[in-house]
Amino acid sequence: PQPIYLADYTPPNWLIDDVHLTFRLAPNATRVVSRIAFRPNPDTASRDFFLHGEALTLIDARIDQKPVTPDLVEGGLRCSVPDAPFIWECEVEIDPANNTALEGLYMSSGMYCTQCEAEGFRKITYYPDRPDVMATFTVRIEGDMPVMLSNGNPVSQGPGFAEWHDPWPKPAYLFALVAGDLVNHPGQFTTRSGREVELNIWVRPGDEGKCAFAMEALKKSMTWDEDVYGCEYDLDIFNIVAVDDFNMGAMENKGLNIFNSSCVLASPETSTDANFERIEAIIAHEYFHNWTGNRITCRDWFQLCLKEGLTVYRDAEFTSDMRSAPVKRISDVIALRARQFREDNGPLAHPVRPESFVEINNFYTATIYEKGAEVIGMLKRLVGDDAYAEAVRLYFNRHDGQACTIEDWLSAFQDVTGRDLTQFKRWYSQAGTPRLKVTEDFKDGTYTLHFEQHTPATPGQPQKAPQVIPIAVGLLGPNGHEVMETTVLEMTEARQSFSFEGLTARPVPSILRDFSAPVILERATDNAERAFLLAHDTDPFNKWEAGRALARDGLIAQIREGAAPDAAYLDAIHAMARDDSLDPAFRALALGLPSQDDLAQTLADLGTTPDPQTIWEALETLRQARAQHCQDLATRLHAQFQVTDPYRPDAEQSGARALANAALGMISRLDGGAQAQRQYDAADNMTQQLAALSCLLQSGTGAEAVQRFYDQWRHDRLVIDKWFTLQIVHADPQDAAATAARLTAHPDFDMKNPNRFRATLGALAANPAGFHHASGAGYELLAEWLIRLDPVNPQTTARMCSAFETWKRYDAARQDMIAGQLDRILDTPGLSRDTTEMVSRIRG
Ligand code: BAL
Ligand code: ZN
Repeated sequence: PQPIYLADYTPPNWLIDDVHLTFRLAPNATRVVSRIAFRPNPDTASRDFFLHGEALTLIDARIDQKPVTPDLVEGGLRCSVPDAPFIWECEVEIDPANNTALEGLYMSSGMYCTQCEAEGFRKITYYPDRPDVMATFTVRIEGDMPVMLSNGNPVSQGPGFAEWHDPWPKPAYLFALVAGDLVNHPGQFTTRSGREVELNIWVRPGDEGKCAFAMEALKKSMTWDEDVYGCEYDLDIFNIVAVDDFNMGAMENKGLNIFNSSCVLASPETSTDANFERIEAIIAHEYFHNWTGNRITCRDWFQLCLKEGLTVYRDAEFTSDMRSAPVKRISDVIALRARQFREDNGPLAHPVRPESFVEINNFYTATIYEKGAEVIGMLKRLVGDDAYAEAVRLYFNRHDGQACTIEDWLSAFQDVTGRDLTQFKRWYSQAGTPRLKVTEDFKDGTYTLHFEQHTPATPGQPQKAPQVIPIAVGLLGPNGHEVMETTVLEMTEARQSFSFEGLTARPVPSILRDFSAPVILERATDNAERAFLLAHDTDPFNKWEAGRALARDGLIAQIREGAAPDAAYLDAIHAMARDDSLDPAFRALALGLPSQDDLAQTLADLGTTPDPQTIWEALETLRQARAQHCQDLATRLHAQFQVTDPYRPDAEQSGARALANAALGMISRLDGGAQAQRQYDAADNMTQQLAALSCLLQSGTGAEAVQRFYDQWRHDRLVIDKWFTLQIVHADPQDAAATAARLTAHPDFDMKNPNRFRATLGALAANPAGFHHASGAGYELLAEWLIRLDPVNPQTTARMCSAFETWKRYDAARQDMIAGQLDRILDTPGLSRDTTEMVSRIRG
């Protein structure tokens, strides 16, 4: 397959004002009748008429009511057309029941639903399926389903039909249709200008008791977007539908959001605190797309970060406001490093705005989403809160109803601030994580920080130019008091120094506060300074970072030099965990350790080939030593932070449970799982139950609880996903592949359900020592299942190939085994375009 290039963009030859669609639903033979008013684009000369179409059976086509016979060509059709506005009418037949790719119109547990982003609408009818063609839609659905929904406002409905009209012009990727036997959890919202909005969460019968939390999250999101961004909802109804079979988390279709049921259904008994927080964030994310994505959309798919980076940034702001800002920031940076830094450092590295792709579905990545959000955060930090608000307002006013580019976004900021953002734009075009090296000197009361930036080569980009890096810095005096509050330094050169005068003693610097830029900081320091910052830094992120760095360096010494667990770390972390002035959620985060994958990358950066087994053992040794060192404290914390009030998934209770369960992890290493067993037996919510089960599995005493858990929850598919995952992620390295293989033979394993597939094979990849076990069994099992899944669901297959993306950091034997599996996948006859692109890029 040929790549598509950003540089080749040309505007559409034909524009659309209005679309009428009629669906006659039938599982294997749905008829879709379209009536589309086309007019020539005055800005283009060509009148070539091409409509995208895939897996469609053309029944009939007419232009201005006269039958035509289009040329069916690869990926769509061509037809000769008048050089003037005309009406295109067409009827096609599609087969939703056999659409296992879950793209276009498909069936999930007896209901019809759609997923059209990025290019799924072309599997529904012939259409210019590109985001810069925007039209109003009127949709008639005919069928025998009790509930039949589409975008916009309801027009009419009766026995066997429903009609919807969406007055807001939109690209086809935001089209949605749902039909099924559904029940709703209703709600209501009055916008600030007085519009009454009917809210509904539609679910399968039996799930209606798990919608209240998402409904409240939706109302909070609607209020927040009015208060913070001035964005008001613009239809009379907002529908959310939960679907079990879904490739992504959720989708922001105009007025009809479709959610993976795992991202909307919640109850204390079946969902963890983390599930609740994620649901709140995803509800907000999809709702916020109504302005950043729907009212103002992307000109082409290279601009995906225009809507995704901005909307992730907005949902992070929302979560920070609803919960704890420092805890949200630290959690986001942990995830950024785990997923995006890993991507940026390997064969899949690409810019936030890519310049080419083969399959756009492969670019819904951590780089587009999470690094895209970091870029927005840097921009805001550089221009300030007021200018940011003014520029976003200008962007909304200027571009409402348009399909836009990153240039449009940045122009709004340039026009408001007068800043030249040419160099800042490199954040969109250069892949790779900048390394920021810091040295310092102190003389005559002046302290100077010398910075040097360097971004390593990435595929297709051997040379990088300096980027604009906002570096938030504070200075602490020797007594731990802050002598300089947070100041944002703006680095633009490859090398740059910043001086601070009038100091009476050499300060301790706190650099990159709040993680002010997505870079890797390199600075020679020592344990004493880290312990000092962990104790005294007023910036919560850098306080956490100091503890993390202490842990990491100690672990690296254990791995490389066979050192014992670092006493400085143990003392510092004990002091931190004991400090009741600190937020319990922060303490729980600070008790986390660097992941196996983080350590593998750190070792590779230091020139040591990582051995996954040794890394796993070092972490086990440190955890054991820490449990002993903190024995009394762990017992105290576990008791002190038991929640006795009725369950609430808010920040306060979640933080208490997180700290108590971190303590339980330590206790279980010393008591053989006795306390965890008591917690398991008494648990009345999933957070407590799952934490206890994890501890039992880690202490090797979980067999009975695993069986009881299954017996208790076998009727609940989302809980059973957790059951699959937990057994695999906690399996000993030598057992992980066999455990995953055994579970793929379980009657509840269903490869067609993406959640279940990820819960099983994704869990194997999330157990690095198991996945990378020297036997190669993990590689072989994953490759085998990716080959099986590819013809069923290419999108999910391709995304899961990224388990192999770090392969070049390992030893020759592992590299040989992985290369063999990658070649085996690539040699599979009929391999999808999605998977071919991913594996080819990884193979290099
Ligand atoms: N647009 C795809 C799903 C999401 O990012 O909201
Ligand atoms: Zn999104």
